[in-house]
Amino acid sequence: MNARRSLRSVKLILPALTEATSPGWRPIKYSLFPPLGLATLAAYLDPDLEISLQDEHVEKLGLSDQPDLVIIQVYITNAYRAYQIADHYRARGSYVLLGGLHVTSLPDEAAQHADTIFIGPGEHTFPQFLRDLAAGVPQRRYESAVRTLEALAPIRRDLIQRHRYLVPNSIVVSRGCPHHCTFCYKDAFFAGGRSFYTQLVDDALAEIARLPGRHLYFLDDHLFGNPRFARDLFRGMMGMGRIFQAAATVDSILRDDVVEEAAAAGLRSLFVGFETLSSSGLEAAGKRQNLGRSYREVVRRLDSLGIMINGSFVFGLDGDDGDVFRRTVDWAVQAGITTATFHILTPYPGTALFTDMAARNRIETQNWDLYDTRHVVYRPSRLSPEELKRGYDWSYEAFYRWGSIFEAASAHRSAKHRLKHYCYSVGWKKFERAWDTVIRIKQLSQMRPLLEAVLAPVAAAVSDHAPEGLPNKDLQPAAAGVTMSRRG
Ligand code: B12
Ligand code: SF4
Repeated sequence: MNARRSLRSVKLILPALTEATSPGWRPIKYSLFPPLGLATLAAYLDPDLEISLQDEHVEKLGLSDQPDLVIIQVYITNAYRAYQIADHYRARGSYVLLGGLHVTSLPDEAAQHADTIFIGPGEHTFPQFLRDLAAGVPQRRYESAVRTLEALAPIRRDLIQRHRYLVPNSIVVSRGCPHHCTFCYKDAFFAGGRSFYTQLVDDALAEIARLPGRHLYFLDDHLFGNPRFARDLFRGMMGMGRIFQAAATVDSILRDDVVEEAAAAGLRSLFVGFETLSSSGLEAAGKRQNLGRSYREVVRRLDSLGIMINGSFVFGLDGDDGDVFRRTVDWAVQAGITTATFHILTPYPGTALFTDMAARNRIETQNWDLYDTRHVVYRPSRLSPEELKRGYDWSYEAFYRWGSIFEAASAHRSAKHRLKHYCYSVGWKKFERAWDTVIRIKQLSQMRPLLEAVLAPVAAAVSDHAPEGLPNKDLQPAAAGVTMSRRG
């Protein structure tokens, strides 16, 4: 596109990872959340333009058009596909923008496929680009320096095809996280400015009020990261009749009574980064906020509030040996964690972990398709790559075995809780074909009331008597949870 030509049509694309065409593809996992980042950027476009937003995870991309401007979001695992689409549109004469996490980590790689690339969050650089484009002087590269969520334009949710997603009401009211785990994307993505900031509470509440239905999923890395913001947000949400899911750290659950405020406002399930049961593993991962914290107490606290737990665990940290898989799964089952997300340690480029491993020649492949936390891409210290992969596969299989689901569900004190745990876990992992059918016949929206029903409060949780024969009497394990994972 001639840079001086005025814009008429814009296309925003979230490419799908390569897995989308593989036999192991789980459509339901990728039909959860809409492309919120792109809808956020679309808010800066002139509403009179012809704008389309396509998400390849849930629809086949039409590639025969020729939009003036193409905006593509790049994660690590969709990078190659993103580059293919970018090359295609550039060959057709469109002006192509690439941005997102992977572009930020490897700008030089991405720049070969784009007219302009964006480093870091887009809330300030994208409007700047649009002004430059209108003036006929678009730059090759923009780097985010201003970091604020104040006075954001309302997200273009009207561009999202709500019926294609189980959770169309995803929302983020902050960016980043106050912590610095060495394997996490966030220090690389937010380099060169603030790495944790929130919306104004009133703006966040206004955004929530705009969302139809009851159920919300906060995709914030750490919703309790700023206790004052979190408390004000939850107080503001009281009486809104919402039920919601979110993520927070171990220490923030034990820190104060923010979690009680969250429960009162409608929090029903929480993604918690336990990551490892080993202190040296936590130390190595820079996950100091978990050190010396009682995981048992976290579970007990959330259980008493009827909040379900999606526990996140990482395998392959330097101290991990062949026994780590069984230890972790046994703990999670006995604790009554409803859903577990296991990851093989993955050094994303740009992270401290990647730098360290590269310096020690431990990176075995730079095929980004494999950086999906399901493949071993580095040399582990006390396990062979095959042992690590086998142990990871075994962990999923063992955790979601009928017997384990039953045992984990039985760990709850309340009968209602036990039943919910059982149904959710089974519903997510044992009915793959049913989900596929629901997606195929475009009836995902019909499942939402079911989701809301399973997220209903477990009012009896605190008053119920503990059943005889708890697997571990010291544990009063976590409440059940819908197994949707926000991390993979
Ligand atoms: C929701 C989510 C998903 C959802 C859906 C994604 C979606 N529809 O957008 C699902 C469940 C499908 C998913 C799957 C996976 N995910 Co995911 N996911 C997330 C999560 C929790 C939130 C994303 C989000 O909406 N953020 C909020 C919006 C506002 O921010 P944003 O999307 O980043 O967009 C902003 C900027 O990036 C930028 N931007 C983005 N694109 C562009 C383009 C241009 C031109 C410009 C100007 C700016 C720009 O501007 C936007 C506004 O600031 C993030 C964690 C996180 N905090 O980001 C992980 C995360 C992105 N996922 C990750 C991973 C690894 C995966 C999986 C590989 C996991 C797995 N094992 O399967 C898969 C693969 C997905 C794929 N397509 O390749 C990693 C990515 C690491 C990396 N370096 O790329 C993250 C960071 C999680 C983590 N902490 O490790 N994920
Ligand atoms: S607590 Fe979570 S989001 Fe924050 S730096 Fe660590 S892994 Fe990343």
